[in-house]
Amino acid sequence: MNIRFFERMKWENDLRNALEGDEFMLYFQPQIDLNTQMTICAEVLMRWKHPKQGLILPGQFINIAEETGLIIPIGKWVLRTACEQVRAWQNTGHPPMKISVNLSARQFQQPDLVEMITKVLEDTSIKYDCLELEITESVAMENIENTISTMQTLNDKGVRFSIDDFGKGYSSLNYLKRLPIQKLKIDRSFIRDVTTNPDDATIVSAVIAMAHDLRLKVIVEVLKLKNSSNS
Ligand code: G
Ligand code: MN
Repeated sequence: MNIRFFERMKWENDLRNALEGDEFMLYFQPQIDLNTQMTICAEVLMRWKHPKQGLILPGQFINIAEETGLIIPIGKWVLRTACEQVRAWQNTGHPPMKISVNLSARQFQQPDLVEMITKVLEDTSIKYDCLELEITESVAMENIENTISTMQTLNDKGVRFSIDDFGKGYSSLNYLKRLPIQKLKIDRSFIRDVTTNPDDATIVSAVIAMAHDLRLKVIVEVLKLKNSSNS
């Protein structure tokens, strides 16, 4: 119990220092349209360059950031830094790049979420329709009426939404019907063995068919592309 407590305190302290010490960095994972082979968006993924432990993936620290509330300043840093990067690309002549930013439940419940996003986009001169937000089903479940109303406000301005890790949680189809979303991201656990496991293949094709009938785009994560040495 004590060891766990001190472990947590250490992580919390490290997280706090990380934000001040510029130890976080962002990776941009391209989303490619299979029809056109064009990159249509890039998911913004946090990495932590820990001074002692090396590169740490979000799975290891997002939970603690959520529980301690540090996800609020960290999430703001992510959005601002990602938008500044897009601005820098645009300034060198690249066409506007869409980015997809992960939002945690705690961030979504912040009463000033819309104002925060508006301010960052205005400061960096990035249009609303360049921004996509990824939420999980658990975010949607917290307070469905509030969630819908916040999503609608952002939707009206041009921000798009996707449901992340679809299939991993409760997957109530009710959310698909009620939430104003445009993309569905199938959880990687169904994709990993999709070429060898017929059950996974059946589930994935059924979800794709349903999503398309609901006019949603479908995204899957490929760990290694065929005929490519890139991951
Ligand atoms: O390890 P990998 O980069 O694949 O982890 C991806 C997942 O980690 C995302 O789908 C998301 O759930 C979480 N994640 C990554 N970056 C962020 C972030 O900036 N904010 C939040 N809330 N979650 C993130
Ligand atoms: Mn995601």
